[in-house]
Amino acid sequence: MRQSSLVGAALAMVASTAMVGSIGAMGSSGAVTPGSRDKGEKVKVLSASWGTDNGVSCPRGVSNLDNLPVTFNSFIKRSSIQVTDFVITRSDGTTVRPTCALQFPPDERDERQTVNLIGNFGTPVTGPIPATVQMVGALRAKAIGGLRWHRVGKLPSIKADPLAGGPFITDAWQLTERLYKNDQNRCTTGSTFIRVMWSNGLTAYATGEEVGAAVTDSYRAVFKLANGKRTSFAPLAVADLYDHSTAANADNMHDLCLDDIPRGAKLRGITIGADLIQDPNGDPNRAQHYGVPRR
Ligand SMILES: [Ca+2]
Ligand SMILES: [Ca+2]
Ligand SMILES: [Ca+2]
Ligand SMILES: [Ca+2]
Repeated sequence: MRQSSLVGAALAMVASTAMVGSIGAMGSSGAVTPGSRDKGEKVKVLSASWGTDNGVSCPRGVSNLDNLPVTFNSFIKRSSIQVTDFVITRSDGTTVRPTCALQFPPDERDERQTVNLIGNFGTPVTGPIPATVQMVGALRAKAIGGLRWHRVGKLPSIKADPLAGGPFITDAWQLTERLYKNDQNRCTTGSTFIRVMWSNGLTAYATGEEVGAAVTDSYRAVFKLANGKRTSFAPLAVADLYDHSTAANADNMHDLCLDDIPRGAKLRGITIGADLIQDPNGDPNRAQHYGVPRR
C-alpha cells in the first residue's frame, strides 16, 4: 500500500506550500522541568525508520521519493537542517544524501524532535534497502525544556528499520505549560500532559483515519510514585490529533491527557496494545512497553 500512503499526500501538500524544514526526535526523562535536560544530555538519534517507498515529494517538486523519519532525544533547530547533515548507507554499500530534509509533518514548536529525510533510499524486497543513517553535519539542538541551542557534531550511525516494520514509541516526556501553552491541538481536558513520540506517522489500524477511542482506551502512562510503587494511569483523552488537513499527513506525536498525578510521581513508561496504530505503509504496531530512560 505504499503508493497510497498518507505521507505521500501530506508531503505533496508540503511541496505546494514550500514548508521546507526539519523534524525532531525524543528520548526524555520523567517529569520535565524547564532546563532540566539542559546539562549533560548528549544528543542521540532514537530511530531511523523507512516510512514509505516512492510515495512522497520534496517541496521543490521532485516526486516518487522514499521517506525515512529520524527521531532525536532533543529539539533540532529548523534553520540548522541541511541535506548534507545526513548520510544513508544502503545494503549494497552505496551511500546517498537525502533530496530534502523536513520538519514536517511534525511541525509544531513543541515537536522539533523529528527530521523527515526524503530521497531515493532503496527498493523493498529486491533491494538495496537503506541500512544505516548517520548524522554527519552541524545541526543545532537543545534539550527538551532547555533554553540554549548548541552545535551537534557527528553522531554514531543508527540502523535503519525496514519498510515492513510497524511503528514504535521512541520517546515520552511530560509537557510543561511553557512549551504547551500555544499548542493548537492540545489536550482540552486533564491537568497532566504527556507527549508520546513514535518512529513514524500514526493513524488508526486498519482504517488509516485519525485514531479514536480504541487507542485512547489502550494507552497507559506508568508513573513511579514517591513511595516507590509503580502505577498505571489511563488517559482521559488523546490529543495532537488532526495535525493536517488529511490523515495521510498525520504526524508521529500523540499527547496523553491525564488527570492529576500524585505529587512527586515520575513518568517511567508508556504502554499500548498491539494492532491499534499503523504507519504510512499500513503496518500495524506491536504491543508497546516503552521505558522512559533515566538520566
Ligand atoms: Ca512500516
Ligand atoms: Ca502535531
Ligand atoms: Ca500539538
Ligand atoms: Ca499527531
